[in-house]
Amino acid sequence: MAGVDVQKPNMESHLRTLKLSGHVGFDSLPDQLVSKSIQNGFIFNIMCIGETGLGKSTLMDSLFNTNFESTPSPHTLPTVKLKAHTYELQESNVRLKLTICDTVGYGDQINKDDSFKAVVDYIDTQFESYLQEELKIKRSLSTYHDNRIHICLYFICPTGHGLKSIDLVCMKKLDQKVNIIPIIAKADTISKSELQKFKSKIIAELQNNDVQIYNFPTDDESVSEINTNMNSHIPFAVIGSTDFIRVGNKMVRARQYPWGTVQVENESHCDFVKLREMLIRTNMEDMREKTHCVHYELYRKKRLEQMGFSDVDSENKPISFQQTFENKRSNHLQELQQKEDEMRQMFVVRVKEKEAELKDAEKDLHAKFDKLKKEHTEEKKKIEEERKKLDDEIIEFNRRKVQYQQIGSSHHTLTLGKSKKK
Ligand SMILES: Nc1nc2c(ncn2[C@@H]2O[C@H](COP(=O)(O)OP(=O)(O)OP(=O)(O)O)[C@@H](O)[C@H]2O)c(=O)[nH]1
Ligand SMILES: [Mg+2]
Repeated sequence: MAGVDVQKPNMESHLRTLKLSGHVGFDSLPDQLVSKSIQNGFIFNIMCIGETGLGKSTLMDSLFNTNFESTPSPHTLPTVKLKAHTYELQESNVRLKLTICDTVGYGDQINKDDSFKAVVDYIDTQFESYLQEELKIKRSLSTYHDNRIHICLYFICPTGHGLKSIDLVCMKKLDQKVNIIPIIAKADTISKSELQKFKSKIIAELQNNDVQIYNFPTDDESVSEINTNMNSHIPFAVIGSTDFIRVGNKMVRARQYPWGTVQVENESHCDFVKLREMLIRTNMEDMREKTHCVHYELYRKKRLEQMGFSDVDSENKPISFQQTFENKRSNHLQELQQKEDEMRQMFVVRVKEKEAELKDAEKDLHAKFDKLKKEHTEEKKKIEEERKKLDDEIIEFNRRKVQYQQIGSSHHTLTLGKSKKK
């Protein structure tokens, strides 16, 4: 920004309140926002965590008053798997793209130490894809299918004996990544007096282990009263059903037993209505907002810091993205240069070492050659001497041969002469 003097105006002190002399029209902004949102449709993503057969799918069918046609999960999987299905729902003129993500095989393994890992990975993967989309030069966030989980319904087994360690570990691992609402599943299996004790026990265990669960917001006046009241009913004890019975002239969801009937939407039977009210009718937008502004923000902050970005430099002075990038680039180039220098030095040292090695080898070779030459000369000399000796011996032999021949022939003549005389 060389040459440009950017002065930040003190907005507060320059702010003047003016009166309009007539209707301008920007009071329609909220309506414009509503109409735009309706046009775009909404996205809501729910994650259901709970052991197999705890009634997750039945509760989803009951909550959205439809049949998602889910199939029961196998109980024999070696690891936990996450399965997400997306549905298009419409109520009046509002379209909702709903994704339900199920934990398949959760709690089925003998060793449950790693059960939370698949869930954490799934949530992080959705954050990461959103971050990557955000970091693109050509972004398409308006059409991007946001898969970040807005709410995690944690299904607690209706044991009446508090939380299992898998519940505490998993919720603790997730509480900074997602909004968690713990719910007591199949609440029709617990008696009224046991339920209160069970709820208090669960809350005490969550507090003792410092597990942060989602609290319905109380800062908005219009909902603060109902939300405060509802916060005191957590964990909601819920019942789900796909069966209907006739009550008066209405068909209602219910579960029928030999000893009686439990109605899903009857507030004196269970907290299903409270959950639906809080989850869908009052706080859906707050969950979407908290996911984006709190949980995703935390993930984004950590990831950008991991990538080496920061809002302040080492002296705590504000630093821009571009400056950080340029600093990183120059550091990187320096490191590269340093590496190159080191490699060059190493290369020279290696060449010198190799040269010395070669020289030593050459010296050895010369020494070997000299030794062989000497040996060869000595050998040659020896052979020469032996040849000379042999030549001398041949000469001597020949001399002696001649001598003997001469002696032989004179003796023969002598002998012959004598016999002639006879
Ligand atoms: N008592 C009781 N039974 C329930 C309730 N909700 C569901 N069930 C029954 O529990 C069984 C399993 O229900 P699902 O909804 O398939 O459970 P799920 O958790 O989706 O099971 P998986 O997807 O296989 O893990 C079915 O027989 C349901 O009828 C409930 O609130 N109370
Ligand atoms: Mg299911």
